[in-house]
Amino acid sequence: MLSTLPLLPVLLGYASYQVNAATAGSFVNAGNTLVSAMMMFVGNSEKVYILDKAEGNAAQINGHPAWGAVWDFGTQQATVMDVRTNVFCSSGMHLPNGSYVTFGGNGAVGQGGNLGSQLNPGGYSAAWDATYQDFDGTKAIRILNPCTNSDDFTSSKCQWFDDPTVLSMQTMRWYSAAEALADGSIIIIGGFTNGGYINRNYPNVDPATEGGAANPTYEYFPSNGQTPATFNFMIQTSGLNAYAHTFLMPDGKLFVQANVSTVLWDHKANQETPLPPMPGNIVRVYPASGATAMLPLTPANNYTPTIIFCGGSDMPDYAWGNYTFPFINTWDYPASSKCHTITPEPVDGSAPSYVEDDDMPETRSMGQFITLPTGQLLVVNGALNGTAGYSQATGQTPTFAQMPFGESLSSGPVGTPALYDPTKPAGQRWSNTGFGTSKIPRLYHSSAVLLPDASVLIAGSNPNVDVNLTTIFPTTYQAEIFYPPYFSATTRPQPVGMPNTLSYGGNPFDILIPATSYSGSANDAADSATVVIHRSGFTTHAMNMGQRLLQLNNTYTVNSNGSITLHVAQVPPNPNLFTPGPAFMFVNVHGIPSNGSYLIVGNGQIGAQPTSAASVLPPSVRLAGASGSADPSNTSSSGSNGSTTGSTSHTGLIIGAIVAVVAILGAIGAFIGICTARRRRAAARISPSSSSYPMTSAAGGLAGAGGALGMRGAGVRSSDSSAFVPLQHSNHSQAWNASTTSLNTPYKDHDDAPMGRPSGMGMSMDYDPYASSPMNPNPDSGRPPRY
Ligand SMILES: [Cu+2]
Repeated sequence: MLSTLPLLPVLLGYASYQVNAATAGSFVNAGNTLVSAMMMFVGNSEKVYILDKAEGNAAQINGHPAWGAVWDFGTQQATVMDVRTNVFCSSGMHLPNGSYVTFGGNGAVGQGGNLGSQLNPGGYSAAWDATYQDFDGTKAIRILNPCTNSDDFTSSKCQWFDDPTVLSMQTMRWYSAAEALADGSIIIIGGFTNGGYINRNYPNVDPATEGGAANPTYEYFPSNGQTPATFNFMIQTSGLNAYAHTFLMPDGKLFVQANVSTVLWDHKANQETPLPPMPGNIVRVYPASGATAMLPLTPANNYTPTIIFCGGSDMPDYAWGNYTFPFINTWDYPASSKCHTITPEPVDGSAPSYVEDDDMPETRSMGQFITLPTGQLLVVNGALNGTAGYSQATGQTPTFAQMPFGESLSSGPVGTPALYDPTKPAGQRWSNTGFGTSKIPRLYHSSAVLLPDASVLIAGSNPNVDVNLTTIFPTTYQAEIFYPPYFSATTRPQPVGMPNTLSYGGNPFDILIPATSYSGSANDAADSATVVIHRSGFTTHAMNMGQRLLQLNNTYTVNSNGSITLHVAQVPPNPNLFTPGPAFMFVNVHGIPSNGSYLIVGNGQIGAQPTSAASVLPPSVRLAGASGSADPSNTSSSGSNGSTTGSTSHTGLIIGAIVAVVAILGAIGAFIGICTARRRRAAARISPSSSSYPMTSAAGGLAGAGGALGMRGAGVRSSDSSAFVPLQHSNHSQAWNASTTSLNTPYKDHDDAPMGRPSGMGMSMDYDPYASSPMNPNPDSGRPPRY
């Protein structure tokens, strides 16, 4: 009788909430992000930082719309943060001390995405806008030192540092790539200098610079003092090289993929080694936006990187159009379902080649890989048809009134994640069994990132030039959490002794897995145990820049009380494998991860990382008869790749989800008919409602792509010739200036004076939150010149 009493709360609500909140395969509401989550990163165990483009969000800060926020993992509440420059389509990366940095963006904009009110010389871009109060972000370097609830978030040290007069790139970059290097510095590659769908004119007679609108160069942060040099691959891939997929290889070279080309690049010598082209001419960079990730680096694969690409688009070259818009109706063109892997530097010295892998369950553009602590990869978000980006016309649709999905260039949002398991045999690697389907379209400018509890935060979506809450695919503030299959286990490993730092080589350390963390044979649990470090990366545009999973070597000792001591190696003594900086450590037992524990890899500083010999581990010690003490019904392995569970309540909920999917599928046919009709009706607009999205619709047909050449409006765009002019005010901060910026310690302002700012002043040039006193660099007028 006593044993039944604890079950009562399950039936009565309290504990059932706990179960519902973590039902494997389900989506749950995760609050309002206040700004649309174009970009996110996990700052620490508590906070996820969110960035949007400068646009007319209702949430205000300091007298202007907000485009930054911080979301709390515990409360699932967001708080707005002030950001000075327009972050629109910047890149981002971690720093060795756990800070994050973003690079570049767009010029200042005002309402409707129009040029800001204070134009730069030449008039093609703007330095500032009076309404949104955003500054030119094209050269910006913004740094944030993540804070926790124990910090004072009103302190400037918890806020974005964003002041191009103090810290900026040498050149303008929009949609640049960023990748961390072994010394913790960051290489920044390519980008546009101004807006557009893709960065080429058509015909493409100037692939190097497009008359000044494309940037084929690379530079470093911190700067190496050299003028940015040209990366020829950016010229080779001209037009389809935004956010080039870039991965650091074990020998320090960079694997770079853009357009349909691939290269291994020794960036120090600026020497390229061509790799094979992408099979099927499938484009994986923006705006095709295939899902891309590095597969886990493990002792079993000798820490040899393999890159996977899934989805994207094989639209013919001309269909991609130019800065103005695509030349075809992209939303009618099915995305790719194909997957390819490549091992750029095979250990046996053989020639690298792309290998076709299992197809995804559906076609997908803007799908995004989230590497799970178990080594499986989840693909989320995206659309069946079309591409990223937005436009008010295409080469085949001359007026906005005729655009069937508003400004969206994609259709058919995919609401069901799919799980890829690289350890399964070919033909069995994809599964979405038991996965729910979100009702929220996650299209262009959506994002997703792994949370410290191994769930996945999904947010954003805004295929619109400015906030639009009434179009079919509206600006989205609703966040969701998706619970991967291992959430079927209500008992998770609870390891003790997770370290705060890891070194490259050196002495091993021990982690204790209590007997309460698992059920069954201790020897079996010990055999299954893995220790991984996971970096979730900077998510934007269907990518997680810097995302990486590395499994540490370990042995074990099984103890008589059923606990297991894991003897764990430090990171292999090669910082190229896992660059210095923040990560979460997870311990997996029987395919079920623990919560992640935050740590810093390396010495926390930019510079050559200390390395020692690889850790030497003691031999494993087994003990027959020892066993775990967790309820065996709660520790079932998710290794079967489904979300099957021993709990009837989970099963019931999953069946419910399947019923819901069937209901949605039933509604789809009708909706496709509606959409087809809508394309023929000028000015038709469907107001969003929770049931009107074709979340799993079949791929649409290709509608007459042949006639795209020579259509109106597809001609040469006048290239931007404006030059960035630093905002005119001096730096009063002792902590930050162009020559003494310290990146080796968490940012602290030089004094602790209250940082209250004048009401209504916003983050204007009149006030530097990092200065000891309000600034007034132009005392004659009382206001500084704008440029
Ligand atoms: Cu974008």
